[in-house]
Amino acid sequence: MAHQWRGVIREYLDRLPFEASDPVVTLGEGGTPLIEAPALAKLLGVGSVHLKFEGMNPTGSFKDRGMTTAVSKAKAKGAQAVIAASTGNTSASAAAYAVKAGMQSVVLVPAGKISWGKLSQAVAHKAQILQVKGNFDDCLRIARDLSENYPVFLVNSVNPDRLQGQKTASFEVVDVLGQAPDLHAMPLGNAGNISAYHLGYKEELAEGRIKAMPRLFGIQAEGSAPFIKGSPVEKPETIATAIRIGNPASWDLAQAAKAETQGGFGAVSDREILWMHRFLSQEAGVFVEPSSATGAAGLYKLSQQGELPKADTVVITVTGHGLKDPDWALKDQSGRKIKPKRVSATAGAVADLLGLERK
Ligand code: AN7
Repeated sequence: MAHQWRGVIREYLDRLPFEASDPVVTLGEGGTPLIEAPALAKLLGVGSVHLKFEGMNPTGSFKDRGMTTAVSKAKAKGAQAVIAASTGNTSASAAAYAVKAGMQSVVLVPAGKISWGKLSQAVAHKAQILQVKGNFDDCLRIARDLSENYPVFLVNSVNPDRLQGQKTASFEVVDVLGQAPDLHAMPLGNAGNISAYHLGYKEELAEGRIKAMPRLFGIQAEGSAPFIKGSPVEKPETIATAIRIGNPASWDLAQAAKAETQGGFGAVSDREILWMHRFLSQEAGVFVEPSSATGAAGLYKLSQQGELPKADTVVITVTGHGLKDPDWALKDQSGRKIKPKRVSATAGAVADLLGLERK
């Protein structure tokens, strides 16, 4: 009999630091589609492109993979409350998994700088939300301090349990492709995700499931690009609020991911991000939040500069769903609001507006 996907801990139990008898807090995360995007392959001039659509996770972003492991471990340790600093998606995920675990959640977000879709999720899942008058880096500093000195359990990706869950995305890519891609790109913010993919692929290599590592590429927004600058950015700015992070926590792990895979870091402008955001919706049928278009935008930029490494198979992780931050889809390229036309409720009036000729 067919059974439904059981979430990443149960699906990959033998490859995670869990025993079958451990508590598992899951919302059925993982098992996300790997969608071939021929239009993007053509644009980039590579053999094939597959989009790992992480917006299809239960709270609409890749964060759920790491949240199931972090909250399950917190539960095993008897935690009653979890805390997370967040640009939005981590807070949505932490709040939902805390509800499932029967715990409280506290989320610290930069005031006025998270999308309302994500804020609505944290509210819906009854998180205690505090808007900090500062940026994400301030929120993370405070969350770390609180978790060290007060009875709250930190579920940001500085908690290694998070990366364990997130590495399962590499396993899924290999399970579907039957090999590693030549190149794998993604947006780069606090650097948990690229570190987790690196970990996952290294394990696949050690187990002999893949023959070589994919080159890992992490792409930042230009106004928020500490990995390009080589040091923290004090006042990060970008419309891609999910990756508006100036002082990434997993700095060393991301540097290792790049160095050990002959990968790379890149940065793209907000304009380039929004262009690719539209391209993915209109040419690939995949609606992502603007931040999530950053990986593809970075590869496009490299290809235009003639600097995209030769690759037969490319995977690009698109990290969060378009409904998280839908306002951007309702603006045209010059920022004007798009409003569908109104029409009288007759077939004739609709046909006229569509310019249809009667058969
Ligand atoms: C859609 O939610 O940091 O490099 O607090 O939401 O692992 O940080 C989100 C990050 C990419 C960057 N795409 O991943 C948070 C948070 C989306 C994101 C990233 C984030 P990392």
